[in-house]
Amino acid sequence: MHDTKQQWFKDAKFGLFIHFGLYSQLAGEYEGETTPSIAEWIMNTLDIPKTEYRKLAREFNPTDFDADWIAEKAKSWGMKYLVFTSKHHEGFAMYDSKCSDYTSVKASPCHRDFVAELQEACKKNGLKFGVYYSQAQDWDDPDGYMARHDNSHKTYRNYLEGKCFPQLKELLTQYPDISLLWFDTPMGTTAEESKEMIDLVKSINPNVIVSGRVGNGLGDYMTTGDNFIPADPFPGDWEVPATLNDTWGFKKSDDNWKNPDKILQLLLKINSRGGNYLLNIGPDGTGKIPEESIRILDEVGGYVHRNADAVFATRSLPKYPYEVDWCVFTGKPHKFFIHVLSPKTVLEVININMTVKKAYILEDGTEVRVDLETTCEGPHMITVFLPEKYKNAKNYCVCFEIEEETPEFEAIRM
Ligand code: H79
Repeated sequence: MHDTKQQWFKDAKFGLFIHFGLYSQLAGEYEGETTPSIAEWIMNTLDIPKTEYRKLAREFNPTDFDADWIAEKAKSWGMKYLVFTSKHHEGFAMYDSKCSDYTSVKASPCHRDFVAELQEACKKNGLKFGVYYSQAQDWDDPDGYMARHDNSHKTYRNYLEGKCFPQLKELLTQYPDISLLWFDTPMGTTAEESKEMIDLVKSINPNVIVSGRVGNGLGDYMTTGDNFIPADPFPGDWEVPATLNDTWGFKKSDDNWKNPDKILQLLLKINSRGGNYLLNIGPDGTGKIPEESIRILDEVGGYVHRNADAVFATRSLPKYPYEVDWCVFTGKPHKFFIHVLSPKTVLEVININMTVKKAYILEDGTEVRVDLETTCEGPHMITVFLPEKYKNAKNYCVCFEIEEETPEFEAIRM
């Protein structure tokens, strides 16, 4: 079972992922062609030659990128951590790397160190700070992996020793607040090599959490597939990385935004099953966050902010035996929460047994009357009589303070 040994990660539940790099400027389009897939993969998908792609660095000047504003927003959305792409598969360092010239400080007119800016902004806003680092794919380095290309003669070792390991060392020493290293796409990384990366990270700072995709099942926590959530409670520490549309890096043509109600439901399901939700934004080439992302996160984050006690520091609940679509349960020791996501006039839940000391609407403290009885058929049932204001409302939460550590969900027996 995965154990990060870091209480902040176990409690966090909600974080912000940021995909920002040279690809952000292309917005998913190159020489009149729109990439059919995720925008940060455009160099690979459209086979853009390295020398051409590198020219993007010379134009990179994202004057609208405002680390403080982003971190303040993340905090207002109830998020507890932020993960930023310090170097994606494209190979471009978004920080002041000394062992490469291909960096936002040296190769771009902006001369900016985005890792430093975000580290500072996270500190100001009380957020934990993590960086994404593509440890195997590097489409700029001749020895890095590249998906869809022939990697059979890869001299991966050269890349590891020449770029990956030195850059990891730099990141961890230059930016002491880094609390999480988000590795991705291990490709042919062997178990020994994954172990080497982990040892390197821990030798500099043993408290830094290593993500699941360091490869070979050796990370400190389990990272699910992108946008996939476990169907059942899952043991240990884990996280779901997810997008708000169908791309990570900014893509002009992608308007397939997810419904905020759906995102909220997924967040609560993930929390209820024991995981963290890491939601992505992809600023455009100027550093501006798409308005639609902000609208969605304002809505989801508004709920989280109003109901922080029912999200932050929740623990995995046992599997509830019935399919319910109008609500999601979350819980923590001696507290049980029903998040009501579609309108009801009265709340009824069967096969649940607990001793309620107090029950109230979480966001305003209004006490609610609760009946607990055994049904004619046998299992227990709770009934919550709603205040007028909440009859036929949606997106609110009922908090139950209970005697037991956690409620009992009774098996279906009829
Ligand atoms: O950073 C984000 C993605 O860029 C990265 N992981 C998240 C967090 C990621 N790496 N790989 N993938 C996602 C899967 C990529 C699949 C595809 Fe493709 C890329 C499908 C289409 C483009 C590779 C190239 C497979 C087919 C063509």
